[in-house]
Amino acid sequence: MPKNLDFDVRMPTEWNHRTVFRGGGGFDDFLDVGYISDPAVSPVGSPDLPKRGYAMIATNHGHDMLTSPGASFALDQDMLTDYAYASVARVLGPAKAILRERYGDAFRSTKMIYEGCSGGGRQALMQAQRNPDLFDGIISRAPANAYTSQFLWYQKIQKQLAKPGAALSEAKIKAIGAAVYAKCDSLDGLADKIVGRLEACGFDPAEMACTGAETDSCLTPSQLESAMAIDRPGCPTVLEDARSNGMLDRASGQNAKPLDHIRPIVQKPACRWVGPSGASLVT
Ligand SMILES: [Ca+2]
Repeated sequence: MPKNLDFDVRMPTEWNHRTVFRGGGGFDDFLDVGYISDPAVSPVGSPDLPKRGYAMIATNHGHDMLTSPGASFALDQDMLTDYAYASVARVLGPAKAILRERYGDAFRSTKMIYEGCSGGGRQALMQAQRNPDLFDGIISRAPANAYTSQFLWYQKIQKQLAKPGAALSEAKIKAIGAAVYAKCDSLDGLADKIVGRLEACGFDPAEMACTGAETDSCLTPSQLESAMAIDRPGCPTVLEDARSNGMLDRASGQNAKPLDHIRPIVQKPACRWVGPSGASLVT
């Protein structure tokens, strides 16, 4: 295996005969299956898997944040290849050998599941595309698999939020979330904080324009522009990323937690980036 590629295997005493390969996220530069299994700090997957008897596998996907900070790993072809697609299959063989040693014949009947969110969701799609025979089930949550449009959009939002008066406070974001829930949560037949019918939602941030004095529950013209940039027709929302990157309120420094109130921001189907000439950059 490449020298920077590392992996971790957790083997509960009371094993339920199932094994979950838990995907990473972002630039995948750390190895801590405990962290990504704890819903209190990483609410992105099935909760409490080790406590429920699942064996767990995780990998740093080929590089470490201390020796390859930021995106510097991408300058190394081997590390880039591992990050892009190769690391999961590379570590799965040795990880299986360890599990086989621990559980003996019982391991032959294990169900092998891959689960990941965001960057891990991208990896999950990669497994479905490249390694479908390695897993009995693949769960891809909120896959970050359209990097070009995604990162172009981040830049657009950053530029908008940096304008004077354009930042969205935590209170305003909560108000937007509440408005979306109020309008769209029940459209799927159940008021459960899950907007199940995105296509029917039709939420327009303009509905929240301040008509008098500014309050926490309305948006000024600059803030409305920000909400529109984030919820622009055609692209998946990155509000969550904007919060976690600390971009939303430069004045107060308010940051992401909890994330629940921004999850209902709707995702719309088509995405079109237009360059200065008017030509579409990404479709
Ligand atoms: Ca609902």
